This record gives sequence, C-alpha cells and structure tokens, in this order.
Amino acid sequence: MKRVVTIQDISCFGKCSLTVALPIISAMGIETAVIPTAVLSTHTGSGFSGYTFRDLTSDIPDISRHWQSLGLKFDAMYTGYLGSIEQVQIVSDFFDTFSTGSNFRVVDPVLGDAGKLYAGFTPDFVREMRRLCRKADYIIPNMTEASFLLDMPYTEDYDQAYVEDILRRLADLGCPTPLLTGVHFDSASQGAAAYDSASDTFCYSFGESFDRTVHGTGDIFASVFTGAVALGKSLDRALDMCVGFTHDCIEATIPEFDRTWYGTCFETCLGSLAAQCAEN
Ligand code: PXL
Repeated sequence: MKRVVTIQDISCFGKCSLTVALPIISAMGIETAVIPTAVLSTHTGSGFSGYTFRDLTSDIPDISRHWQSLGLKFDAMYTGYLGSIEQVQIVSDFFDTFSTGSNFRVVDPVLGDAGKLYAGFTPDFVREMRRLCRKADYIIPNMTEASFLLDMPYTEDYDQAYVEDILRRLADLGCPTPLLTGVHFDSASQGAAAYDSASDTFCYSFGESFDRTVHGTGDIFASVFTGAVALGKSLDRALDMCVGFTHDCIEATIPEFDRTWYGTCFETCLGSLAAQCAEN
C-alpha cells in the first residue's frame, strides 16, 4: 500500500484542507499520515468570520524528529494551506528530511481566489510560498495563485497561449510539472492544465462548468492528484481523475447548496472514487 503524508490545517467545520484530504486519499486505497499545521474553528473563506486559530508550527519539528527515529518513509508529501512564513520554512525542511530520491512532493500553494489573497496573507508570505514551490515536483495553483506567484496581474480574460505562458513561467520558478486549476476558455466548460517541462508537453482536461463556485474544490483536486500520481497514474490520467471527481463533487453539492454553502458534498462521491481506484 502506498503511503502519503499531507501537511495542512484542520478547519474543524467547513469541509476543506485535512477534513477533505484525509478521507479522499484514504478512499483511494492509500495510507494517509497527517501533520495538522493549525486548528481553526472554520476555514477563513467568505461566509465565516470570528474563527479561532491555534498555530501548531512548533509541533512540526518534534513530529519530524519522532518520525525520523521511527525510520518512516513516504511515497509522497503533499502540502496545502499553510498559516505563516515560519511554517512554510519548517515544511521546506521537512521536505529535505523526508525526500528519498524516489518519492515526490506536491505543493498546493494556497494563497487566494478570484484575484485576491485570503485573509492574513501578505506579499512576504507569497515570496516564501514561491520558494517552497521550487522544491516541489508538482504545484497546483489556480489562476489567482499563479498570478501572485509570478507577480503578474490577475485576469479572467485569457486564451490557450496565455495559459501555456503561465505554465512555462511556473516551471521556470523551479517546479518541473506545474498545473493550473480553474481553467476555462468558454462559459460551458471548466478544467485544468498541466505542463511537463521534461517533455515540453501540455495536457488539458475539461468538464461541464457550473455557474457557482464552492469552497474546498482546490483541496479536493490536489488530494485526488496526489493520490493518483502515488498510484502510478500518468499525468493525463491523473488530470482527468481530478477534473472528473471535482466536477462530481460540485454537481452533488448544488441541490444541497442552501444548507452546505461553505463546502462540497464530496462525501457522496467517495464510493465511486474508491471503485475507480480499485479497478485499475
Ligand atoms: O481551502 C483552502 C483553505 C484551507 N484552510 C483554510 C482556509 C482555506 C481557504 O480559505 O481558509 C483555513
């Protein structure tokens, strides 16, 4: 059985970060270790205010030392929302300690959405996240995050040449295989793109677009991607699995949206994801 470690916060209510990554990667038939970086009462996205935030940064080096003493090894390391510059630096050290030469690192540079940084993030934090991206085999920004990482203006009006330019620039930051989520060239479809700089090839996957954004879909996408690559899927196949599963989660949420406006109804889709992973 493959073994992944995911490093991100636990938002106790709100269906994102660890409460999404752990069930999804586990459902894919992969052992999932976690390092919670902070405990929040809810996520910090729109709709919630007054949330609590307990920083767990100082626990991470102790966890790392204990795991080293146990000789633990991971097939993949996957980071999501990180709460402070110091935390990004500690996670970077964790990568150095647990890289084996045959495992891989996925960084979802959670910074913002719709052209804006999430609450609490600063340009200095963006700079540190950019440094972490250099150590990753795969990064999974949305267009907002890519714009901040590249220090480029955010735009929703772009074409395929623009997407490919963004992906090449992301690879120039030092990550050999960057992805871009939330890609759309028309209003009917939405998906993601990836660039394999080693072979200089791009791949795309699209599904039906919904006229609604739901919180936590980036975490769903990155979790499925990490699991799919750990299971040995090709980049094309991994992209299709992520786009397909994220689409299904949004579709499942729409009838329930009045009640679960803060996150997706991903739970009802886990069975088919598990079946898909078990059969090939
Ligand atoms: O879904 C990304 C995410 C994770 N964790 C926390 C967040 C967000 C996005 O807003 O606030 C705490």
